[in-house]
Amino acid sequence: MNDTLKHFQKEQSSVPSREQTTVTECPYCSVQCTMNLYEEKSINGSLYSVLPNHEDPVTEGKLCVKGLNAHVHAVDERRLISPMVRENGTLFNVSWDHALERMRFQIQHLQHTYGKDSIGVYGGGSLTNEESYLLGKFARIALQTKYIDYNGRFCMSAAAGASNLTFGVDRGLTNPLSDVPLAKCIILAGTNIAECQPTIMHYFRKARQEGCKIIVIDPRETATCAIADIHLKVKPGYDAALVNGMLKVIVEEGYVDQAFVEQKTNGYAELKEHLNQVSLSEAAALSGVSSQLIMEAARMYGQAETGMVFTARGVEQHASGVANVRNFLNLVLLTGKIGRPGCGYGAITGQANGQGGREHGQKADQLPGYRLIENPEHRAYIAEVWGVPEEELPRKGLSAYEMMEAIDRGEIKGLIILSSNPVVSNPNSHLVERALKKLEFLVVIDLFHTETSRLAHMVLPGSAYLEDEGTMTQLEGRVMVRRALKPLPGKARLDWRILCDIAAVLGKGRLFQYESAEDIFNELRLASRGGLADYYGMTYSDIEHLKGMFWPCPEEGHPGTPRMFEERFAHDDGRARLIPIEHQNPREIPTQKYPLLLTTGRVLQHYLSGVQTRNTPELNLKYPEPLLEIHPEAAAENGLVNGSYAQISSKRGSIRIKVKLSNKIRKDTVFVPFHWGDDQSINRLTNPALDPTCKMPEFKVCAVRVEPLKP
Ligand SMILES: Nc1nc2c(c(=O)[nH]1)N[C@H]1C(S)=C(S)[C@@H](COP(=O)(O)OP(=O)(O)OC[C@H]3O[C@@H](n4cnc5c(=O)[nH]c(N)nc54)[C@H](O)[C@@H]3O)O[C@H]1N2
Ligand SMILES: Nc1nc2c(c(=O)[nH]1)N[C@H]1C(S)=C(S)[C@@H](COP(=O)(O)OP(=O)(O)OC[C@H]3O[C@@H](n4cnc5c(=O)[nH]c(N)nc54)[C@H](O)[C@@H]3O)O[C@H]1N2
Ligand code: SF4
Ligand SMILES: [Mo]
Repeated sequence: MNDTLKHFQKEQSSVPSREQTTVTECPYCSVQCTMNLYEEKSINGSLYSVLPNHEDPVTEGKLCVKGLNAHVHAVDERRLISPMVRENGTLFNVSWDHALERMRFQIQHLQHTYGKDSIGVYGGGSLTNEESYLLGKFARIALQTKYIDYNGRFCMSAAAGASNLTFGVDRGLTNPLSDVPLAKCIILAGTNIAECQPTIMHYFRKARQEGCKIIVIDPRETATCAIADIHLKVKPGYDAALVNGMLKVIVEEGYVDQAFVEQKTNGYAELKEHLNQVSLSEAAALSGVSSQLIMEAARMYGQAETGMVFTARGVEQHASGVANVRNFLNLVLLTGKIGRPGCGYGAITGQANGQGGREHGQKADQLPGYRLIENPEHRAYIAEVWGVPEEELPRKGLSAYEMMEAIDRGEIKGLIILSSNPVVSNPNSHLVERALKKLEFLVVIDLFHTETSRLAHMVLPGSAYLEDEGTMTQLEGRVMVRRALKPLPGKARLDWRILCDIAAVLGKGRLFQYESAEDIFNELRLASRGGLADYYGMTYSDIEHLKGMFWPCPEEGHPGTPRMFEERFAHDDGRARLIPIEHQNPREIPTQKYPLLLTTGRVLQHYLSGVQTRNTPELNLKYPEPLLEIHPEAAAENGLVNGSYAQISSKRGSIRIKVKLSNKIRKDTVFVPFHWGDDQSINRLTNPALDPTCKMPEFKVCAVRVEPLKP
């Protein structure tokens, strides 16, 4: 290239044309911040940047560091751009026709040999509502298998189980976020909003300015504690004991809203009887929080005129997760703090579509609109919408981790994974890796190669958020339309299109005829009609016009339901259920060999199994490897110094990890984030004990040992 031309190119790229595209939504957490994507075109290619959207209905035009860099992975050159099939151990690029023909052959071969249920489907909470819905339909009527579940099992299931039992329906937040500043006392239990949903922090700051008191319950002093009036540094796994102490104070000191309890709840007598047996000093001893602080917190919440309780995975990811959440709901109900402005409960949902992903049928026991696959009326209704005989719909299958165990036992022979990386995100991941290796046919549909796709027989290039149109339901229960901004890279296909293509080669194409995501949405509306999560009244144009609509929305023209339970709860009698909760110890408690408690979770810069954020240099450089957070005294007792490497082990496995001293964590507890794979994956250690009702694993507590790394 001659010098003049080089100079010209430089000039061109330094004077970019900056065209604003339309608005998109962040692909990461449940806030679903909207943003403007800009493309700077030059002859050297395109450069992208984003700016917050000041018209956003929720965030006051803010984005966190993940959102600001979200586009980076989506336009990365390492994206999967061709279908691939493994031959003699190596993945080769093939055409879609070839891949789909292989798919047909393998599925038919397995189902012919071992039966329909020999294939499983595993979905994710990043999928749009349309795709989550379609995945459930695909499993039930294209594959006719009972085995389908998804990663939300690890995320929302305990809160969902508790809300269903207590209120009769489950929507993450019962109130819009605009209610938060109206609350006079807020409890944040096992939720680290400052790092996990940073752009909603302004609601809580505003509440504080208005005189609200904030109680944070977490074994660590997290960034969220910056807004706390009281921090209850609970021992991991002991929330229910702590809340029993608070409930006792509330009853004994007379903060019960008698009229509300009488008119709107059942079960008070039993709860009161149970609380008579609870001793405050025992609650303190179990939870590691002083009686004094428990009393102060109970008074603060009990005396407040209005108040809200929020929980997230810290309380929920336990083998007693449903019970833990139900005890927090006891607090809400006893004090009558729900169903009016500034009063409600919220399970802060996690993934981009953590809410919608759990409503429309990718759960083992579920049909669209929160219908149940074992309910004869629900089956008949959905069979009619889908145009198949009711008897052909399979029955309920197994939860996510139980599917892995069934694979390990040889009961499932093929698995199609759409938008999840289970080798990193399942508990006890040694078992998961071993199980997936036993499969005769593993298909992974993803954006990148992952720890899971390494084991796959077929890898298909799916669609990222910039390419894929559809609706997402964010943490408030607000449904939003996300428009596609970019064409797909290479031979990548839309996720929903891939499902339709597979259905077509299996001879079920006529049941999967859609031209657009909106077509699928219109079918979903009908399928959800009359269900608890009723989307029937929403249309793309209304949703866009109104900047999102809250379900339930049963008829066209209906405004949606921002605040739930203003009149009645969703049980047939309209009443909510109080219930006595006996404290249960975590399934593993410290022993001489494993004397510390391990809890796991997130850091600001990374997202879940880390595939997207580890592939984003701007984020990865800021937090390049997992760190073991440990109290200086515990570190000294175990011979560890800051910055050194330690070995951390549980009964199930061990990894090598860098030490970070922190006096913000309890002395009996260590914390490790789970965003990394292979020998940096803390899920090699975590306990797969499952909650009996919702099958949530005990990610948040197991017994471990730490020691200096042997050279
Ligand atoms: N930066 C970032 N943001 C995210 C995600 C991400 O990966 N990275 N993921 C998204 C998803 S899918 C989800 S589900 C949410 C999760 O959001 P959160 O649930 O807020 O996140 P975690 O870090 O898993 O856990 C929250 C807190 O629980 C505490 N904790 C641990 N054990 C206990 C316990 O026994 N009791 C109590 N009370 N607290 C305990 C931990 O110390 C931690 O601070 O975040 C979403 N947002
Ligand atoms: N120890 C421990 N383990 C945990 C947790 C914990 O707190 N502690 N939390 C649990 C929770 S709450 C969750 S939600 C799970 C999540 O765990 P995973 O399901 O493994 O989560 P992701 O990392 O989101 O996996 C998404 C995969 O799909 C790809 N992907 C993203 N978007 C799309 C898309 O639109 N289309 C397609 N085709 N692919 C896409 C990404 O590249 C990535 O490989 O982890 C759970 N595991
Ligand atoms: S808060 Fe959540 S949705 Fe908003 S920019 Fe950050 S990761 Fe994305
Ligand atoms: Mo999650």
